[in-house]
Amino acid sequence: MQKNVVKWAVAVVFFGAFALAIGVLLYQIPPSAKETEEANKNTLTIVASNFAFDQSTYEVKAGSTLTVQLVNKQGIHGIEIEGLDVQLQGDALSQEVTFDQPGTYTIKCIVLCGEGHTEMVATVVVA
Ligand SMILES: [Cu+2]
Repeated sequence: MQKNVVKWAVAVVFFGAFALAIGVLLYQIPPSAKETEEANKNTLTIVASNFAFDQSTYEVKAGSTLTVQLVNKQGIHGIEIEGLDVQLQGDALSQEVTFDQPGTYTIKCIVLCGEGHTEMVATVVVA
């Protein structure tokens, strides 16, 4: 009887450790570099804070179709890309855009976000 209890306890501990190991392994496997690269290649992320964008110029390859995504890191902002039919604000913070016309386009904040609002300007260069 005593022996069975010990065996059972060992089995439980062993199984627990095994499950934990599998969990850790699964959790730590990062998405492959290739997948991450693919996702990055198809997304143009614009990060906004008070009162600037993370880059003054965003470069895009002419003819490409990208998901333009606005991330509000600090404050609440929205963007418009003048000359392209792009407006991101509120709940609609991403949009698929085809950049077929080479040129320089102005990105500006379209949400009255505070005293630095008018300084929130950047450009997208499509080439
Ligand atoms: Cu603003």
